[in-house]
Amino acid sequence: MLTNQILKHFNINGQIKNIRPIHGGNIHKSYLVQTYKDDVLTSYLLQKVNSTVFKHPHLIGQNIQIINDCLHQAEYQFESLQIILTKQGELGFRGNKETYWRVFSYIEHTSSFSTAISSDMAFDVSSAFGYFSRNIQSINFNNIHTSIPDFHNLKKRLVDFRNSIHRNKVQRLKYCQKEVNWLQNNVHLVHQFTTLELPIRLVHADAKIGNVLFDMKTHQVKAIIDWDTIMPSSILFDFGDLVRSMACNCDENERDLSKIYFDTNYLFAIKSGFYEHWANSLVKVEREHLILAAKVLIIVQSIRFLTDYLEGDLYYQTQYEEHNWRRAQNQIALAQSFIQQIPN
Ligand code: GN1
Ligand code: MG
Repeated sequence: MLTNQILKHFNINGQIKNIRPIHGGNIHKSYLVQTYKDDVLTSYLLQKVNSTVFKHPHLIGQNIQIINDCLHQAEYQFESLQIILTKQGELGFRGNKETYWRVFSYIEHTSSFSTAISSDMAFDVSSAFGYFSRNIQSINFNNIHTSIPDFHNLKKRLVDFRNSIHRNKVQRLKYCQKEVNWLQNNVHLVHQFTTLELPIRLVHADAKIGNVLFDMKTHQVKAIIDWDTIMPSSILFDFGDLVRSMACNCDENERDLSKIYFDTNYLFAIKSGFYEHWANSLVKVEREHLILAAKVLIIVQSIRFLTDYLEGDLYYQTQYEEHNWRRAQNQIALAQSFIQQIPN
C-alpha cells in the first residue's frame, strides 16, 4: 500500500507535502512526512513496524502511553514520544499482508549520531539514558508487555548461534569460520554473565547513541527515542549498549577493521555519565560487573549479526550481501581491542 494511502487513516494536520524515507534503523522502515496547512509546516514520523520481529505492535503502543504518563508525572525534562492516533482512535493502522503502521510527531530541529564525537558527548548520552531509565522505575512491570520474548535470554542466543552453525543453511559458514572460532573461544564471558543474580528493572534495551536526538545547534540531548524494547531486565544491558555504541570512533557498519579501537577514556566518561543518576541505586553485583556487561553486549551483538548472516539475513535489514558478516567482524574487532586493554 502506498504511504500516502496509509496516512489517510491517521489524524494528521494539513495536506501532505512530501514523504521521504529515513535510513538508519535496522528493523523498521521509517519515513519523514511533511504536511502544510495555512502556511504552517508540520512533520511526522511514519513507521512500518517490522511485524516479524514485533508480533504485537499495538501492545508496544500501549507501553509507550504508559511510559509517557509516567514521564509526564515525573516532569521529565526531555521530549517524549507522541503517538498520532488513527481516525478510529487506534494506536496504529493494520494494512494488508499483516503490515502495521504508526505515526509519531516528529521531533524538530534535531540531529543524530551513530558514534560519539567527543567524550563529553559520550558522558551526556550516558547520563541521559540513565536519567530516562531512573524516571521509569516507578512503572509496574506487570503493565508492560515484553515486546520480544527472550530478547535478553543470552543462553537462547547461544543456542540459536550453535544451531545456525550446524544448519549452515545458506552455505556461508566457510566464509566466517574465523569469526565463529573467536566467538566460541570467548563465549565463556557470556556464560559468566548469565550466572549473575541481577535485579530486574525496567530498561530501554537499545541504549545506543543512535537512539538519541540532539539539538541541531547546541548538541544538547533533546530526546531518547525508540521505546519499542523497553522491558523488565537488567540495567547492565543498557550500560553495555552505551559502551558498545560509544567507546569506539567508528560505528558498527565500518568495514575497515584497522580503524576500530576501543577507547578507554570514553568508557570512563560513559561510566561517570551513567553514575549521575544511578550511582546510589546500583547494587554491588551491578557495580562489580559493568565491564563484564559491556564486553558481553559487544560479543552478543557479534553473535546476533553472525547468526543472521548464517541464517540468510532474515532479521536485520542489510545493504549488501556480506553486511551482517562485516558487522560481526566489526563488533569482534571492538571486543578484541577492549579485552586487550582491559583483560579482567
Ligand atoms: C536493532 O533497529 P534498531 O537500529 O533500533 C536491534 C538492536 C541492536 C541494534 C544494533 C529489535 O536496533 O537490538 O542492538 O539493531 N533491535 C532489535 O544496531 O533487535
Ligand atoms: Mg531499536
